[in-house]
Amino acid sequence: MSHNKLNEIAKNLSKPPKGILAADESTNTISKRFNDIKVESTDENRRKYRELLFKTKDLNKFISGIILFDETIRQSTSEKVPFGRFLNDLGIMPGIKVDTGAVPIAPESIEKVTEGLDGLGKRLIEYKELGALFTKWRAIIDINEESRIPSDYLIDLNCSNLARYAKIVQDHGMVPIVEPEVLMDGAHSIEKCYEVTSKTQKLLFKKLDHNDVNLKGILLKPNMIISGRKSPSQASISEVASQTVKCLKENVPKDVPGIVFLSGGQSNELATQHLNEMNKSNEEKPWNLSFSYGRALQQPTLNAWQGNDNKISNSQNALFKRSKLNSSATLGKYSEDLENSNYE
Ligand code: 5MM
Repeated sequence: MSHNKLNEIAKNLSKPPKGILAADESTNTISKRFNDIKVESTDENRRKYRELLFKTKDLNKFISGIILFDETIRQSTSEKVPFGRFLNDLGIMPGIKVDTGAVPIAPESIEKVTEGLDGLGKRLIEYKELGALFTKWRAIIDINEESRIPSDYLIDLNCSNLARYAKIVQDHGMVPIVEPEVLMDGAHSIEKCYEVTSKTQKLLFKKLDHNDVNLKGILLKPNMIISGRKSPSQASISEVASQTVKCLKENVPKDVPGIVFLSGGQSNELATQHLNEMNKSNEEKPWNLSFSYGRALQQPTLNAWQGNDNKISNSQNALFKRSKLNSSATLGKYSEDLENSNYE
């Protein structure tokens, strides 16, 4: 695929008023989510749940692409239409998570490197046949000041793998979403989050350059610059927005067409408010700023569904609502009043 085509796909995936739905939970993760709502994690229940998401009426007005897990891209609707084809027909681009998860960097280490480069080319050929147009690889970087992490070694390893992944994906004619996630689980300050995120992004773009990755044909999926969840001092919405844009301006070249944030465990409302605040400001930004949320889009849907066929329509309304509100946030047009409108 030509460089222009990759650029067009990356732009369209991140272009307001649309964003991405991350529905690529591995079996382990979706099983935890199902466990919380007392639903058994069988192949069929996972298929039914993903079908419910994808069949949400008018989802394509707000969602440009959906990231799938290996199992899901091989599954079909109840009418036997493969999910890849079903989404393409709706005008929603199917994507696929291609990393194989994170493993400790050494037997005793608490730091984890994301793997999945082995056999990646072969898997990409198959995913393309199943309809995927873009891919995702997530590296996780944990902050714990007492344990003196993250180490430079961990950041280096994860950025090297992200860059090599991006190159292989582009060589196979697909758009790589590059996701270096600095986790918000700790008790650290917003300043610490800025420091680690900025260091990671700086190194990442150096490695992408070394690997000859075409920046016009990628999307960056970063964390926002935010206080750790356990920090006693939580930064305001305007501070999160301004620090996030500052960090991106410092590190992300203008050639990158779009930035699609992860929600990372923020509440649904805050994830929307932070994105809105960034898009509301008149400050010039060279890239599209949109979303690629997993939990902040799906949590209300899961809660409304509870595995009950009679509640499918309610749960689809919940997905419709969060998708619409985040779509408004890509335009800087979200307001809290919209939370109380009727979405049935
Ligand atoms: C949907 O969750 C994704 C898959 O996670 P696992 O590999 O752990 O099963 C995850 O990568 C997701 O795409 C991003 O982290 C964004 O999700 P959030 O919930 O942070 O918006």
